[in-house]
Amino acid sequence: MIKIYGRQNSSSVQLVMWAVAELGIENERLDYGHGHASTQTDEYLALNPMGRVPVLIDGDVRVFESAAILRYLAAQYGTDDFWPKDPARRAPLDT
Ligand SMILES: N[C@@H](CCC(=O)N[C@@H](CS)C(=O)NCC(=O)O)C(=O)O
Repeated sequence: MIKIYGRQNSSSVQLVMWAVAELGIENERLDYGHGHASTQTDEYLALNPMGRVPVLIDGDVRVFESAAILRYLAAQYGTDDFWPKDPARRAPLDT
C-alpha cells in the first residue's frame, strides 16, 4: 500500500490525495508537517531533504514535490486517457 507523508490541511498534500482518490489507489496518509510529526528529523530529511510535505512511498519508490508525485501516480496507475503516453495529448494536461 502506498504511504503519503503529510498533514491533511496542506494544499500540496491535498493535490496528492485528490489523485489517489481519483485513481482509486489504496493508501495510508501519515500526519507530518506543521502541528504534527516533525519534518526536520534525520529520518524525515532522508525522505525529503527539503523537509516539506508531501512525500510518497510506493514500495521502493520515494518521491517528493507534489507535481512529481502527481506525474508518478498518473504514469504508474492511470489509464492512457488519464495520462496519455502521446506527448501531444499529454502536454495540455500537464500545464
Ligand atoms: N513545491 C512543494 C511545496 C511543499 C511545501 O511547501 N509544503 C508545505 C505545506 S503546503 C510544507 O511542507 N510546510 C511545512 C510544514 O508543513 O511543516 C510541493 O509542491 O510539494
